Amino acid sequence: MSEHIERTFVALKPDTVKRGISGKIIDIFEQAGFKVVGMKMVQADEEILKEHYSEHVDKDFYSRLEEYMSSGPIIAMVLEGVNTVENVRKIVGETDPKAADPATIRGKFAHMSFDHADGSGRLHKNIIHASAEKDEAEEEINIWFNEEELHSFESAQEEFVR
Ligand code: FUP
Repeated sequence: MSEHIERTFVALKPDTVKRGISGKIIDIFEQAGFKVVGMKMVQADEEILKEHYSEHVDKDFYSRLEEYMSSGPIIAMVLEGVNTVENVRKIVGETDPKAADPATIRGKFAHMSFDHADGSGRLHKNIIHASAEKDEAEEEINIWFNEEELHSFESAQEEFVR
């Protein structure tokens, strides 16, 4: 396999599942030619969130982040393709939806801002998570998925998109 073919971890957050827009977002990744090699619906608990957001656990906003991320089920996914970590982050957009380009997922499906969330004690609902770095992607895939839940298969698109 080429060194450029890699996997990343993506989570559709509880607001996305509750709004019923998960399909639209999965469609964006499939249209871009990424292969879904793992997918499941999970109710995140305190323990898994602390592992996933270990760099944020001591921050002031963590309790609200935990409340948000456990406010309903998430859809956890592993996507595979060419330079997937970087490409998927580009499609996802800036962390703060207000700052996100309108052509990105966060810009298209949300308009929340850190200032508004912090100023009103609201949850910073930003639709989706995607791993930021290759190492982080490997760690996050291991946190959320077992080996048996990840699949190797040839997709119909592969010949044309890779
Ligand atoms: P991202 O890599 O885009 O998910 O962003 P970060 O790792 O910086 O932040 C993780 C999550 O914490 C984001 F989805 C938003 C939330 N967050 C806050 O709610 N307040 C902050 O000040 C920073 C991040």
